[in-house]
Amino acid sequence: MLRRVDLRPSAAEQEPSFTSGHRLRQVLPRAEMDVDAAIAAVTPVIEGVRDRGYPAAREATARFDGVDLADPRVPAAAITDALATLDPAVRAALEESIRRARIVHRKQRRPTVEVQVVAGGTVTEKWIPVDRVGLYVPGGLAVYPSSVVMNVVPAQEAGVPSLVVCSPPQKEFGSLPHPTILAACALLGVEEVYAIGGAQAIALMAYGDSGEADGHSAGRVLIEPVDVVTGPGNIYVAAAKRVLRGVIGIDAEAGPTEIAILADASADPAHVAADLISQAEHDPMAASVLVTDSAELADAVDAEVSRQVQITKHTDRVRTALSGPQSATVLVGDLEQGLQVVNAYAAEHLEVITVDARKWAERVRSAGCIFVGASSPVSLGDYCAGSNHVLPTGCTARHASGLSVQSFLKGVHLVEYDHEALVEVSAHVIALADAEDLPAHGAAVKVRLA
Ligand code: HSO
Ligand code: ZN
Repeated sequence: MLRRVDLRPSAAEQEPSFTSGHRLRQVLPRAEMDVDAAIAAVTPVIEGVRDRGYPAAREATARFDGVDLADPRVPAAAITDALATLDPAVRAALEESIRRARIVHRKQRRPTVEVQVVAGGTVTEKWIPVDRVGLYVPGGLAVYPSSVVMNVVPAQEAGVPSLVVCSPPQKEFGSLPHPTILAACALLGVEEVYAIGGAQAIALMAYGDSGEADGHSAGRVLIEPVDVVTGPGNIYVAAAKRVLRGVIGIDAEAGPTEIAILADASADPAHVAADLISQAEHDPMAASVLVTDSAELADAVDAEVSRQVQITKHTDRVRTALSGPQSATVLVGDLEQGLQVVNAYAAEHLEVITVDARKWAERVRSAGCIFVGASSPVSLGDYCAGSNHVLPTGCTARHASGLSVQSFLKGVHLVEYDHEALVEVSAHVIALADAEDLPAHGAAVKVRLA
């Protein structure tokens, strides 16, 4: 089912230049997501919400979700009821997921660092949480209360004082977001939740709605604008985030999920196959890539995939994902070459299942999250490792990080020089100001020298 890309030195395709990441990427599988194509579709919706507020969002919801809501705010009782009726095992699992995520994310808080540059002159770097964030939680095929945890916990641990969740209304749940989403909000103490999805949700969070445009909210503020929007979504949500970046801060654009596994002959083919299938289950566009120096393992994984695909629940989705051009087994001559391949591929999730797995994992330079050894599957990280599962896809792990406390903090320098320290450096400031033909800059120092 997985096609093969043979990069072993003996193979005809091999070229010396395949050691360059850029060249390697040209022969490695990858899904394409054309976000630009969706921008034309979302732009009128975004402009409508900017100019008219919620009424424009309401029209979009009626059109796309078939639901008409006069007020999208989810009542407090609906949130508490969702928790009261949540399956106790799911509640316990969510609580443990939250507990572990908090342990890890709390440690990510950054200390204030004061640097004495010269006597009487300091630069202090401090980290300030943004005032208000909006978290988008998709509905539809994917109902992921775990993603509520992964977005809310870092924002809370960063100290963000105000937090709102938007998730699409579901007809079968009385036009409210899915009850497990609401229950997760309740467990996390999130009280401000709106039943709205798609591009209109992103626009509503970005622009807010004071009700002023035409008095549609009867004098009350319907929703305050946010500073940052995070969370996954479909291509229209990704397009809306791309358009609104600048009005708001955003996290990385989330494309279809990816797993790469660097494995040698010591790996258990049943584990490797199960892990490849686990992420393929998300999406027919999901990518599953095995990188191995063992042709025997590759054959055994193929056999296991064929066997397990028949008994997995979402067979069609998984088959489509595994047989798509974005998935493959890449055969390499040795693990050194395998390392080059996984670094070039820059997977959202990378598993290392080899002898000395930690040693190889330490040498990985690009991956959203690295899962080390036979007992650390991606699904552990999806739910309960304590790590974050909102991770960079589509090769953006070359430069981007997963969601963390850092995503919700702004670094600010406090510059504090006394008179003597300013006098001491003044000639240099004036010389640079003159060199840039900005004499007023120099004058602002000279005026203080008298
Ligand atoms: N693997 C997904 C996250 C997820 N898995 C949510 C299960 N639920 C993207 O990292
Ligand atoms: Zn997953």
